[in-house]
Amino acid sequence: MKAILLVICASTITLADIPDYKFPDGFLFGAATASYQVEGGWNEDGKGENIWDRGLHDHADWVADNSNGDIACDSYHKYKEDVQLLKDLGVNYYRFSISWSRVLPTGKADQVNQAGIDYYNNLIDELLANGIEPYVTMFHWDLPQPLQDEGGWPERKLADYFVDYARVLFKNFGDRVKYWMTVNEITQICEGGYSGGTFAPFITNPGVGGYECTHTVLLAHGRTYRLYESDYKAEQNGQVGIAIDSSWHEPNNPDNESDQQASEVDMQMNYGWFVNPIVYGNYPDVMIERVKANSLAEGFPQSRLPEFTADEQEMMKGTFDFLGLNHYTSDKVYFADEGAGDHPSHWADTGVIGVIDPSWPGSASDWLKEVPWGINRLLVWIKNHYDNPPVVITENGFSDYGQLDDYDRADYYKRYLYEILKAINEEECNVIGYTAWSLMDNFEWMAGYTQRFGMHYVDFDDPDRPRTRKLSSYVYNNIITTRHVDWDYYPDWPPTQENKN
Ligand code: GBH
Repeated sequence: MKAILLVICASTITLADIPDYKFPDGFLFGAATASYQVEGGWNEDGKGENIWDRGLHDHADWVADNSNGDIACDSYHKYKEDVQLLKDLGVNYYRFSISWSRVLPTGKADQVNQAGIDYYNNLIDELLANGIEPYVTMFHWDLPQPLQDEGGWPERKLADYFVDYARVLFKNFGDRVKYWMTVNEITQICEGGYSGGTFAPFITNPGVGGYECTHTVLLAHGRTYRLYESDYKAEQNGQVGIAIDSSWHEPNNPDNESDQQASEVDMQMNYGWFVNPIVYGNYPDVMIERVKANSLAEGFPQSRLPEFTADEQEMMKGTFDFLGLNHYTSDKVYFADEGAGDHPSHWADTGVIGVIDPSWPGSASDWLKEVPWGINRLLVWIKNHYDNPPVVITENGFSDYGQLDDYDRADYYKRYLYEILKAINEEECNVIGYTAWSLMDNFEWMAGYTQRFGMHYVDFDDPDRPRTRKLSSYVYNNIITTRHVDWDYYPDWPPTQENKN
């Protein structure tokens, strides 16, 4: 069954008779980056230290190529060039993130760094002057170190600090920024940072840290949404969302009822965990039940999952104007006989094992296999569970080793975008935008510069960090300008002077 599906998928792209769907009017295209991954200027002009600065200065050898984001793409100095790349790409918006410690060096709102405000004002103005909307993530993982020294996200007072920070952003930039995302990928912030210890601040506290962190981040998100609603929305008239990441969890055997349930549980425990509170006000029932049952069995007097009060549930409910979805890949899931993972842990609470189909084409990243139909099923799942909310794909992309003729990335974009077109046209999914990760090669966290996601090549050995267009940038531009997927379109390669754009 799966083999047949794959054959159909692989062959569809050469069939002339598959529907040639168009992106609807108003559908927006963008490209994304994040502050720590591109800016550099880590200690320039009054920027404070954040947890990635600290973590990687202390543990250089934890990153694949012993690198860090001290200079990265040097976008702190080269933002005007970045805007020209975006312009040539033809995107409607640029999704970038603001470095909290560049704006508030201590993390707290009593000391605002004017040079940091100036940098983002310049970037925003340069974008608007070139007809590109700023699409801003307030927090893409780079927590000010002084707030980590107070305990970091598991401490509830972090929500207060975040709301204060958000107010500074609305005040300074809200006249021109109309699209906000509070945070990027709560899973990575919290499970990576405070449970598994795989991301800064590298704290290992499985089954507890990730839940406490998530609770604070969700409250910070909800309160920021409410702040905008009460104090800024009437005047600034923008939108506030959030970027949540999710793989698609396909039942290992689609006909097996237990595997179907495993898929549902996995989706609820890894996506509903964040989205259910934002849409409906509370964690999913299945999550509340599973974490409580495990906690009691482990000897905890109560559930390790924190509770929202009735007032908090009321506050949280409906705190989104759009749901941002970061999606890259899929897996196949089934229930683990003996449970999964050590206790306590979020994985053991979920109780599901995920495997990768060996037939799925790979990338430069072990975790990233190309499974285009996965995004279609995920979008349908979201439509069915949350009453067809407006969804913006806030990240989607493919890694290789940096070649300029990146046909695999170009094909990945074509296939995923076509599955999104099908979700819109055949399933009536309310998808309103698409963001390619990434505008350019950048600091890929623990993989350093060894895995490249860019539509532009960046030479990290050259102090000037020159950018060069890759083939995929032309293909993405073709999709944006023609508003459909042209399976036959590839630019002449290498590019000639005329078609260089
Ligand atoms: C996104 O996360 C991030 O938002 C973005 O900053 C990043 O550059 C982009 O993806 C590409 O990775 O190495 O086996 O431990 C996507 C979710 C979660 C995928 C962490 C990679 C690490 C797997 N990511 N995961 S592993």
